[in-house]
Amino acid sequence: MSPHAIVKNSTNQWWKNATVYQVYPASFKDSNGDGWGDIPGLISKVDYLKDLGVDVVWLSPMFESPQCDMGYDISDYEEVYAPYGTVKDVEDLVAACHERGMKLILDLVANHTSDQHAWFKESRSSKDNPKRDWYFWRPARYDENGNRLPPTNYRSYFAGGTWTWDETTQEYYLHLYAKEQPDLNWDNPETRQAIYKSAMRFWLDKGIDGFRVDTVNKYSKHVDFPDAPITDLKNYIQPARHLFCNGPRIHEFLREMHDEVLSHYDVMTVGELSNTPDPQHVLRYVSAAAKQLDMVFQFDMIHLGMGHGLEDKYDFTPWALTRLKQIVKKWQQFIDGTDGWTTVFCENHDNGRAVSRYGSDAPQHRETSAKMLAVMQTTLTGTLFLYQGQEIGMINAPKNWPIDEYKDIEGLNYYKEADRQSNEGVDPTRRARIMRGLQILARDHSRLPMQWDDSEYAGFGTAAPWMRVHDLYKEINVARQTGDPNSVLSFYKRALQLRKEYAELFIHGSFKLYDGENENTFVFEKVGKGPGGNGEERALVALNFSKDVQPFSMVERARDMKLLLSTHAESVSESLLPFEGRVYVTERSGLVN
Ligand code: TEU
Repeated sequence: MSPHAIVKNSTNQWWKNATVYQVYPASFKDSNGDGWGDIPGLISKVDYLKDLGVDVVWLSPMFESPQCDMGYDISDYEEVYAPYGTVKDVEDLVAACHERGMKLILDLVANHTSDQHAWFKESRSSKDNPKRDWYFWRPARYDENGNRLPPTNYRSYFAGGTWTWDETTQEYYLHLYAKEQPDLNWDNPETRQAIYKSAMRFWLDKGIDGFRVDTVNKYSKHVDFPDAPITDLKNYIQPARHLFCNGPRIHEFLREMHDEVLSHYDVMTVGELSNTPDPQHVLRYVSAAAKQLDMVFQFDMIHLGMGHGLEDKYDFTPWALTRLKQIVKKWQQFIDGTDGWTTVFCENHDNGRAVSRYGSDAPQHRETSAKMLAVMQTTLTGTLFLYQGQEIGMINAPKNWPIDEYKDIEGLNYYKEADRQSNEGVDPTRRARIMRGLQILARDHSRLPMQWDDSEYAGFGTAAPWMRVHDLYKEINVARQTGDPNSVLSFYKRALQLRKEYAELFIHGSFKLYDGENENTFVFEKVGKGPGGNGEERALVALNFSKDVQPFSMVERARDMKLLLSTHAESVSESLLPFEGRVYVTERSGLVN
């Protein structure tokens, strides 16, 4: 244990009030002209983040990696991918954050490694290698005609099977994602200890302040590997998420990770929790008493528009605002009266931009809807996570970009599968449907280079970046918005300040939905403790999610309140302009008992 390590206790909860900002290293800032963002580039922007109101930087994987899945395939936990910099650069980044009173968290990707990790190379070398059991190796099955079949029929996340045949030892290994990402066997205690040492303590001892924990509910597998029920008649492989999420030993593993590693440091954890719709089950992960994770990302809102099931993810399905509101309500209220905690986010590196998905990226609406989404995000309860570029209202790549501009392994695999199915006549319209889905939902949209200014390559760097710069970078960029009081960036700054000022209300308050049936507006109330813990304070938040003027149903109640924040300088109180967002609060004077 590091000499600096301290014992965590329940009062160390700085992470609840924090605003976290996710940096995707490849796309943030290139300091050395190689087309890839890097850590020195990020360090040069820490002041920008401080000024925005960021408390914690979450840096997506910058570890050594062949980059099959943009660094989520790690070949050495203790090294930095050279185009991103060095271990020393990360140490400098920790110092740069700490000097400014900010913190840094890293990604913990421990469900799988890269197939180029030394552990896997050893594991695959022979059946009696001491690390053989660090991954999942299983013999083939055979059908009645003697054809070799994988051990199970599972469909992976990246449009293919979950087992790859290895010629050397004549067995299959498991991978829930790409074949270059073999799954680690958490059931083996030696593997767990190696992960704690190499992926966790190595960085914790350098002073990092926690982890975003990748695919956190997939560590425990049903190791008897039953087949998934057949629900997709077109394929041999079948959706099997229920078999690899929330497995039998998951809570035991997370408790051990907490007790043996995390509890010795003052750090935060936020787990990526997919496929867990039951709030009672989510609470088992995030209840303080359970000592597993501080909070998780729950993905119901992020999944809006995605087709049902793993094989249909990119088959876009229109959604209704009533559904979004029910989702927000459910995941705002599930911690009421408990010792659990929650998160607020609408973007990350795995999804399309929020403006393009939940607002409108049409020229006349994109700034307003970016601000309206800022109102929603900054007034909801939980730890707030922003994704790079969200603060300037970055939008999806233009719809006319061809598939060659898309780089993500998941999107490309879905496209190739759809192309095949269309060509073979299995599903003739699938290619067009998947392309449309990618235009809205692809993971690529959030990975376009950050738009800093209107110079060539948007000020990202001096050479052509690894992904094409957005066509609209001259209109949407940081330089243009800095100093403009009406910009999306200035609006975010203000909203983030108010979130802190009214922390009891916005970060900790309880949530009540008012207009559940309305398909155009989202009106909710937050109730929290008043100043000094006395009395009660209320906020009324009104959001118009439509392109039309809408009646404001709660106008009477709003009359007795103070307008705290609004997307529009001038508006009429009885109605909400297209994508207008307003926050009213009870006047503070007279509140105190
Ligand atoms: O994502 C986990 C995951 O399963 C999804 O949420 C992911 O967005 C995927 O698109 C599902 O279809 C994490 C990382 O965030 C992602 O970038 C990685 O590709 C993945 O793990 C594998 O490490």
